[in-house]
Parts: sequence; structure tokens; C-alpha cells
Amino acid sequence: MTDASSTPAIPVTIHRGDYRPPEWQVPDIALDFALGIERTAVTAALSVVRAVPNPAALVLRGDGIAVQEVRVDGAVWNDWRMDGPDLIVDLGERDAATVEVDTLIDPGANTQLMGLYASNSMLCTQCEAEGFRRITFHPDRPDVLSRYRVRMSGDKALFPILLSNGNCVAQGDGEGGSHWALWEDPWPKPSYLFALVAGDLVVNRDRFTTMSGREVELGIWVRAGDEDRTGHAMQALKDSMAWDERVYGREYDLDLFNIVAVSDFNMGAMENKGLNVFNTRYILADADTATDLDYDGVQGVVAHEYFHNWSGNRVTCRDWFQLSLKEGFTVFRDQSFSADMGSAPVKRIEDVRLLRAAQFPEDAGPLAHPIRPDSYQEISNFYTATVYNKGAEIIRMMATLLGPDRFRKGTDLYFDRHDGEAATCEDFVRAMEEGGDIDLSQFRRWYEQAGTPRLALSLAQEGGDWFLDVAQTVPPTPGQPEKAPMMMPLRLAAFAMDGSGAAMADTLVTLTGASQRVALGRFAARPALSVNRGFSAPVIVDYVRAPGELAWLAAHDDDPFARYEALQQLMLDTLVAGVSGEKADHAAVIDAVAGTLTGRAGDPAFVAEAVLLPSEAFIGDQMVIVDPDAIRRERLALQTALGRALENEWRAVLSGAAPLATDLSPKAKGGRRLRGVALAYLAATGFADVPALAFGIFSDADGMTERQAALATLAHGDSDERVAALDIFYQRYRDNPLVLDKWFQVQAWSLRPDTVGAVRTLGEHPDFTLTNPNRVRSLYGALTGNQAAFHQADGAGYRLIADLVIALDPRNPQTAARMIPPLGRWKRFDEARGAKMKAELERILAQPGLSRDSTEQASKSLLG
Ligand code: B3K
Ligand code: ZN
Repeated sequence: MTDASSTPAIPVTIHRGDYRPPEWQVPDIALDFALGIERTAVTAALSVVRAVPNPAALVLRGDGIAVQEVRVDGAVWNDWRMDGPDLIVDLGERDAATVEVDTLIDPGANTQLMGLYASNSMLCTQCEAEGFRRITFHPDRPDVLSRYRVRMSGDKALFPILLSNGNCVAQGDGEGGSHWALWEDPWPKPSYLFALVAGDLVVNRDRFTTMSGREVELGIWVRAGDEDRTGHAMQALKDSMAWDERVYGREYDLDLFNIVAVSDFNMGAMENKGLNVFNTRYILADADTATDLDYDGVQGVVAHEYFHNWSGNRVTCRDWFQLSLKEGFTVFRDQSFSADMGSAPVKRIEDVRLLRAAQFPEDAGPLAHPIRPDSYQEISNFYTATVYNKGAEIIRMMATLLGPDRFRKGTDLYFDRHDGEAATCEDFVRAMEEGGDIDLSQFRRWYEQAGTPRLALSLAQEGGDWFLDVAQTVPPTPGQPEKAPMMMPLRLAAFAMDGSGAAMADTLVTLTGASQRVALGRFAARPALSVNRGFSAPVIVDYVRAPGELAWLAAHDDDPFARYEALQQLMLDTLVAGVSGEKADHAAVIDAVAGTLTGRAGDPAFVAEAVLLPSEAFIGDQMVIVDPDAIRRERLALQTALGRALENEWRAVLSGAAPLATDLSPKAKGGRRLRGVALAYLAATGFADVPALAFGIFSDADGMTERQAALATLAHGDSDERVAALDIFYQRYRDNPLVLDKWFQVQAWSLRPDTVGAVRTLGEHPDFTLTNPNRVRSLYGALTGNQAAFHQADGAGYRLIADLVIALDPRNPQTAARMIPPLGRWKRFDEARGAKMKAELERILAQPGLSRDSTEQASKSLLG
């Protein structure tokens, strides 16, 4: 049974400029839940007060729910009507009233996983952005903040644990085996931060004492049997609490902080006040089942949700156009935290790689939007890499321009000035300006203009003085044909390559103009330019450098990120030359990789990142028309050349013992990462002994990082060991959903030519299900990330994804719509592929009853 009837496909566009303050406020709300999986009765008592002199009738938003009864100030009230899904209550001349509404909902039938729904026989909620209206009628907009009092009752055997936001103030037993609990949250909050959980859960408890001496009880709630896998999440939570005190001066503000892990969840996690709800993927980890990347994911997401307590909850968003106010800032905060907890250069490389993989393509395609969008049809479609990751880069640029002390003054001012309020991006920038004593007028364009800026660089010489000329352009994007130059911090250095020692040390230049000249100093010969060090601005740099200069920088630059960039650029130039039919000179890359491998034994994590070839998708992004087959061919050829030329080095990396899986130190994690990279290079050689070598690593592994790396390597090939390893892995982990996801994923990532067919078959596997978003992403999401497979010339990859969207949309429109953007990049592919992609978008759009989510994504994608 599905319930998509509640999301009509009539595309109504909401505009940022149409914002009006709420006409009614709701200072207090009391909710009463009589819980049942198939039948939950909800009574909401809203105390409403006029917020403007002559408000219209009270509009309470609903989505797929029906009114049982309305009472005003205790008496049955008949002066109400429905306006589509919404409830309109006419309160006459009243300035204030208590409006009570009874509704009945069926959480068991809620397949959208928005509102109150069932997952593995427990009940939980997801309200951001507009899910609260699927529980009860309410203004359901983030600038209406209320104090919540929540009473819930239910069968004690089914739901022994009853949780909501804030503190549990009373509980007791009722009749017929039922029990109840009363929760109160003293902090006014918007409805999107409401949460309720009821189920059979066990807890990992700990404590944290805040800097002002408040004792906080911490709880991570999971299903029985999973509690041993919550230790890393708990440590991450305590580290995050201490970090936010130390770095931002912000402490926790309740006596209780609970996290609940649920299996069926549309995203990573949710920052509900005092009761975070998490996808199990970002809570459960132990060495046998989680990779180092999984551990990092747990740490980063736990931190992210915790940091929202200030950047999101204490200061929330006025409207959903301001989403990046909380998300961009909070991503920046979690990135900085993870950098402090591990290797900062490696974290920066990972963050930039993600930005380039997910955000740059979005910014260059039909769904491009500014970090503060101007319009939307379905807000769920705007939880994007642009709002999150580019949003974080924009905060990072302000932090760079201000420097740490002035940035901290700015954030102090922001938090103190807007505490308890629903704020805007403009409020944030103004606090940065005042706290940091800087004029950010031109910088504000980053909030308005979509598209990744390009910096075209050239060197000029006058006598012995060298100059850098920078020309900035921002490409046109849908609805924004003309762009103005933006203010940005560009970190630079210049080096003499002749060993004379002449150098321009690390310099921060603030770019503002469409073209600008920067003096580099005196050099006897053309200097090596180290540019956009640390990725100080989220831009594309167009600057042609000879292989010799890139190789020199890869070996000598004193900024680790710039060393990484130089080697990546060298690889990229070689690969793009090959794809364009020119001669790909592998020798320079081999030399530079060899130098990196042998020169910097101290930081294996950095070495592993630096020697990885750019992804197929990133190579494609350098081309006007992407040729996925040529890209795969050239990339494999370079991988093979590197594997063979440096065979001894790769074998040496693998010859020692692997670090203990339980050792999560940066050195151990880096060591494992490098071993995975070495195995992949060796596998590309085709040497006969490699499948046995990989199978040996797979069998001997004492943890999931090595096991998964070996399995993924085998999955690309065609050996008996491949079949055996996949079977062993499946038999061992078939009852562990998060690990079984990996089994689906490595097969969908495979470089084998039959991958699309394999994914189609796996979609019919008894363990595949459309009800679990993690499983959907692990199979089909992985396929869309496998460029040559997804773009297979016969269009089978496109067809498969469109079939998935069509099957999933009636059940879970939010997750279905997220699979559509890869089909929207048709302009970047040849005509035959482009036509096939558009045909699939049209097929999706032709589905009767298609959700608003998928309608918006498919129709905008089709426009190009
Ligand atoms: N704020 C939530 C995202 C909710 C998405 C709803 N479609 C998770 C996060 O960014 O922390
Ligand atoms: Zn967030």
C-alpha cells in the first residue's frame, strides 16, 4: 500500500520574494498521541495569537490527513473548511485562542518516510522540511516557533520506549498493558524540529559535563544486538560537544541528548531538538562491518547534527530559501571538526573531491541554483550539494577573508544577536561584516549567482618582475544569463624552479574585479605558480602549465593541497590528451607518482589520495562533450601503465602486515587506504597472480576496510576468486543490512562490461527492496556513479534508472526524485545518448500521478 495521493503534481512555484511574516504565531502547542502502527490518533492543541493587526482566517497546512473534529477554546467549532489539503479556521474577531484539532493517521502505510512512520516495528518521525503537516494541521513554516508539550501512550510491549524532544517530565502505566510518557521541551522551536520515537530499543548511555558545569545525559538508542556498534558514535558526540565549546564557545542547553538509529531513512540524519534521528548507516560501526570511510561518516554526521543545535536550532531559518544558512554553515563546522580530529590536508582533499564530483556538475547543469535559491516547487529537491557543500565553501571563504579571530567575533555576534530567532542568510553576512569589520557587499553575490566561476590565468613579465593576470567569469545558468564578478580569497605562492630559492611566500589576494593583476616579485625565469592553495575559492582555474612545472610542484610545493592538485592536473592533462586522440604521455605521470610514493613515507593517507587517478566523471567534466568509453579506455590504460611501471612499489606496499583493523589512528587508516590503492593498481596490470593476491587479502582481512577493498577489486574482474568472494561475503553478512548494501554496491560499481545487466538482475534479488532507501542507493545510486556503465551506448542504464524512478515514485517520491538528476546531463553527451536520456525523462513525466518532487526534477532536467 502506498500513500502518494498526498503529493499532487500540480507544479506551484514558490518565490523567495513573496515571503510574508506569519499572520498568526503559535507560542505553545500540546500534542497527544495514542500510538499504534496502523492507527495513531493525534490531538493538537495550538495556542494561537494574532501577529498582525487584521489577519485573515487561520491557515493550518495539512498533507494527506483528514480532520476528525475542531474545537476552539474547548468548544466544538464548525467555522472551518478545507482548502485542498489545508485547514482554514475562521476565528472571527479573536486575538488569541486555543485551537484543537483531532486527526487519525496510519503510520504503517506511510511509505514516504515523511511525518510519522513505521520502521522495523518502531514508530519514528521525520518532519523537515514539511513533514509535520502529515501528522497534524499546523502553519508548518520555520518562522513559527512554539514550546512543545508531548504526551504519548501506547502498548508497553510494542513500545516500551517512548521518546520526544526535551525532558521526560512524567510517565506511568495505563489500562490494558499500555503506558504513557509526557515530554516537555523548554526551547521554542519550529515544527520541522519536532520528533517522536516509540519502540523496543536499547540504549548506550554516557555523560558529558558542559563548560558551565551542566551535566548532560547522553543516550544512543538502537535495536537490541546493535548496542556494541555505537561506541564510535558516542565518542564522536562527546568530541563534538567539547569542540563546539572550544572553537565556537557554544555549549549544550538541555539535560538530555538522545540519538535514535532507524533503518529506513531518506537521508543521513536529522537534528531534531534533543532527539536526533539517524540512519543506522551513520551510527553503527565496528571493525568487522564498517570501513574507515564508514567510521569517518559516523563521526562527521554525528558532529553535523550536534552542531545544528546552535547553527539551525537555537538560530533557525526564517524560510526554506535560507536553508544554506543552517546547512552550509553546519557543513563548514563539521568539516573543520573532522579536520581537527584527523589529517587536515586529507580532509580538505576529500571535501574538494566531493564538491567537484557532486556540486560542480550540478552548477553546470539544468538544475543549477544559487546557494540561496529564488524559487522552488518542492523544497525537498533543494537539499543539494549546492546548498550544503558550496554553501560550506562560501562560509569558508568568509572565514578566510576575516581570519580566525575576526571570524569568531562574527559568529559570536550572529549567535548572540539571533538566538531564539528565525534568521536569514543576510543576517549572517551582516554579522560577519560587523564582527569582522569588513565590507562584504560584493561578496553577497555568492548567495545570488549560480554557476562555478572560472579564473583564466596568465603570467606577464616586465623586466625581471613577474605578474599574474586573473580574468574572472561566471558562466550563465538557467534564468541567469548575465553574471557579475564576485569577491573571493585566492591563496597564491610562486617558486623559482632552478633551486635559487627565490619565492613569493603564501599570499592571500582578494579578487573583486573581472580582471586583476597581481605582482609576484622578481624571478630570473618564469616561476612555478601555486594557485588556489588549500582550495581557497570554489572555482575552476584555467591555467596551462607544462608537465615539468606540475611535476615540480607535485614534489616541492609546501602546501599539501597544492601538491595534490599539481599531480591531479598532470594526470588530468594526460588523460584528456588521450581522450582527445592526442598522444598521452604516461612517463611524466609515472615519474611524479613514483616520486610521491617514495618521497613522503610519513603520511600514507596523503600519498594514497595524491596517487589516485581522477574519477571518470571528473575527466568528463573537462570535456565539452563527454565520451565515456574513451575516458574509461584512457583511464584504464594509465592505470595499467602505472601498475606495471611501479609494480615493485605497489607490491612493497602490500608486502607488510596490514595495520590492525581496530587501530583507527590516521597512520593506520592511511596505511589501509594506500594498500587498497596499491591493490587496485596491481589489478589493472592483469598479472595472473592478482586475483589470488586479492582473494588472500579478502580472506585474511581482520576488518571491513581491507575486506571491502579486496572485494571491490575482485568485482571488476572475471576470476573464480570473484565468484567465490562475492558468495562468501553474501553468506557471511546476509543478515546485516548495512553490510549487505556493500555487496550490492561493489557489483554496481564494477568496471565489467555487463554491469548494467547485473544491476537489473540484482534489482530482482530477494534481498533487494524498494522500501529501504539505503538499499536503493547502494544499487542504483552506485550505478549512476559508474559513468561508462550508466552511459552505456544502448541506453540500458538510462532505462534502468527511469524504470526505478517510475516504480519508486508512488511509494517514496523524495528518494525517487533524487535519482533523476543524472539523466538531466544530456547536453554534455553525444546526440544519440542525449536523445535517449531525454526520452527517459519524458517517459518519467508521462506517468500519471507523478509526484511534485519527480515532476519538478524531470521537467527542469528536460529544459536543459
Ligand atoms: N536537516 C536534515 C535534512 C532534512 C532533509 C529533508 N528532506 C539533515 C541535515 O542536514 O542535518
Ligand atoms: Zn544539516
